Amino acid sequence: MNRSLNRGSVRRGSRRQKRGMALVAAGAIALLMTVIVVAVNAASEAGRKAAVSPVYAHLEQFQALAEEHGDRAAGTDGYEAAAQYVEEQLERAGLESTRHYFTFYDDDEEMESFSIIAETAEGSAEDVIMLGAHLDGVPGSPAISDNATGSAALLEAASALGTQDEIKHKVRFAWWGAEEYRRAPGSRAYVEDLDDEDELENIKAYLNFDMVASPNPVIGVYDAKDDDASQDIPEGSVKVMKFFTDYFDSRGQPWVATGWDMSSDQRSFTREDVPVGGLFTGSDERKSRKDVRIFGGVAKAPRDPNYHTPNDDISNIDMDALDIMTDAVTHAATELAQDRSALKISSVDSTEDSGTAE
Ligand code: DTR
Ligand code: ZN
Ligand code: ZN
Repeated sequence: MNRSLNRGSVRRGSRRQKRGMALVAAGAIALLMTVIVVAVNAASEAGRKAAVSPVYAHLEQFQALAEEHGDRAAGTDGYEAAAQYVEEQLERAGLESTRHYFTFYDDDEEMESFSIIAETAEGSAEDVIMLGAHLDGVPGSPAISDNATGSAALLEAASALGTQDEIKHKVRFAWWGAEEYRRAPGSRAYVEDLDDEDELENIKAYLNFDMVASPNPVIGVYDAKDDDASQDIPEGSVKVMKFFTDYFDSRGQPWVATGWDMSSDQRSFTREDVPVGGLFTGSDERKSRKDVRIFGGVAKAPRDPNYHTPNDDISNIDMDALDIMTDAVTHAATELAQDRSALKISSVDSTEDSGTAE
């Protein structure tokens, strides 16, 4: 009944109205064409980025999996799917991987998750360097900046080692589960489950990569000389810092020393006095004018305005920072597999900063 009433109420339009409608329609088509052209350009831009930057292709995969499953939080299908992707990539790189399962508590609820551990088949097992990034993200977010970026950079480093001819010293990689939960239970369980003292002592340094392509970035190296650190910084960490800063200096790349809030996975290692280091481009802290003079970007704006939000998607990164940091992670893995002299930790070094401390 309603339908016939409606039909009866339709009035035929005048010529002027029709011409107006035609213009509106033409405008709408033009707008649609523009949208299509922009979308096609954006798609081909994404395709171009993926082609020139394999690390970006990993981010696209993490984004697609998060879209399919909702997120990549510990204990979810999205985490499992991302983990399988990492495992496939490792297999392709010729590295065997295992899952390290652990339980943890979220308030009173017991939860289970796992980390993925992979290491080079060759190389002496008595002096292992570990590189890690957390694979999980906060619930309800694609979690690209935090921390698909670190996970993807680590995958690139692993695949570079897979094709490296000579490996003198073992390199071990970890994609940690559940870093976003209190006390980073994935890396903590790993360290606690090491069989004996030797296994812990064999780990000569741990390098952490949590947020390495923030949209308003600094090129940050964990500050091993941070007097305000909330924990003692293990001796030897200065060497790890210098290893990275020497690398950036050799490329003429400015860097700053960043404070570590000790909340990421490095903390599980500093507790056991393992020397640590890492790279960081920033979370929700505001970028200083000084940092803008060094790195560009927007002063007083957060280094990552979408930190821990649903908007932390594939558009929430800086491509240059991603490339710079991926090169640095890859350099660490490939160089330290050959030559550990840079990390000899017997003497406490008073390194001269070539960059600036924050
Ligand atoms: N807690 C990390 C992000 C983070 C913030 N500051 C630092 C310093 C060093 C490493 C990581 C971080 C997270 O949300 O995962
Ligand atoms: Zn993180
Ligand atoms: Zn986080």
